[in-house]
Amino acid sequence: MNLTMEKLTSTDLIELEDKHGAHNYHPLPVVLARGEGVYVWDVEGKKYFDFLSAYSAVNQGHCHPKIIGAMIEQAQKLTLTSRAFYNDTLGEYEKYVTEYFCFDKVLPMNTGAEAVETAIKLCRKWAYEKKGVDENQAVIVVCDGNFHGRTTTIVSFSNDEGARKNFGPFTPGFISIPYNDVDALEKVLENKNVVGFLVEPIQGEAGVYVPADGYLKKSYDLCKKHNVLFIADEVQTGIARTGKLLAVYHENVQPDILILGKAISGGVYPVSAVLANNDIMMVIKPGQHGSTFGGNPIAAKVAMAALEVVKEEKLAENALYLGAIFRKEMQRIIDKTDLVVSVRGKGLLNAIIINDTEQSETAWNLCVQLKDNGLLAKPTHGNIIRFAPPLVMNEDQLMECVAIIEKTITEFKR
Ligand code: IF1
Repeated sequence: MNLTMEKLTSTDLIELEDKHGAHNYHPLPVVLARGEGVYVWDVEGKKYFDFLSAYSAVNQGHCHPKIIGAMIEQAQKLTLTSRAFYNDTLGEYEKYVTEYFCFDKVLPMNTGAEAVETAIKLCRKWAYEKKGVDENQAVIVVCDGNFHGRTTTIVSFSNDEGARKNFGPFTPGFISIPYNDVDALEKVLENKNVVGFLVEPIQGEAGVYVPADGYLKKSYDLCKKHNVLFIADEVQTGIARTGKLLAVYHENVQPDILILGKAISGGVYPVSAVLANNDIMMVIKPGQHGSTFGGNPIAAKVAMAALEVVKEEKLAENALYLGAIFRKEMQRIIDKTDLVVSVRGKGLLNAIIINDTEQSETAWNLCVQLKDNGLLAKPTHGNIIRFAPPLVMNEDQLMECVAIIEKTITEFKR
């Protein structure tokens, strides 16, 4: 294969990845070459609705001109200084993002997992220096079914076999309790060494598992009562995805520590952030934490543009509005098929549950059929299909997608 001369087909490109890339993914067999708004095109020019949005990173739509413009403009001026020196964009971004989410301070990082790690370190340091927990005794409570990233510490408190198995030894200091279980939280908080509760407002990877109304508020109140930090991982649920700017806003909760990633850059650049107020954030002193790329000038400009788009284009409102229509339409389809059991979600973070086992190929095959019919989605846990289109979608486009899903389900043969 001559890489410089020939136009490679999807088959060639899949083969290339297979041969030269680590096999840590099992992608749907589609090779994308271009994206714009709610659409992506494969290398053969076939157009698709993107119903994954890079796991909710591309909430603002593919290649949003305002975000791309900000990136190009900054890339031509200054890309990276490290934090050894000041630069002329970081302060502006820090002011913008802290006012946007109503916190005193931000600590900029790059990926979601790094931001989660940062939150864990921050919480522990606060526990020893402010709460007065004995050294090395701090415990952070997490939830069964969690997904917070892939570092050795984060997989230490995962209970997903695939994410954990043979990556030990694991980091101690975490206790996992059932999700959506206020009583379990209340009980574990009797342990005086508990210093933080790390939680996803909706469990994404677990299969878009929406907790009962009031769960987040009750959990937050319990944390307050015990002087424990409520740490919200909004990497996937944040930035308008669930119909509010943050999913915790559905219950009027302001977390002690907020973790953001993915869509804070509109999926344009790896940008993540940890936000907290001074009493917490100021326990970290110079030299105690950081990152070469965290808060770099391109990241700063890209994130500001991406967050402006969310407000200017009323993406939270749109997600709330379209999400309700989408679930109603899915329910209508579910009522006339035995292939799908139920639909759940909030805003435009939704999933349908396929009437088959986790081991079955049904959801995968349905996603392949959806792809052939022009819509891209991916199964999670074998029998759940996540539906999360870019939030710049309009109602006509959504109804077109509903028609594709309906047709695919109706014509599907097991
Ligand atoms: C992959 C899942 C989604 C996240 C929450 C932190 C992170 C994630 C709540 C880490 C990342 C990603 C990672 C991505 C697939 C995707 C995913 F299926 F794995 F669980 F979205 F549902 N907190 N989620 O959802 O952020 O370090 O990746 O930037 O391929 O692993 P990251």
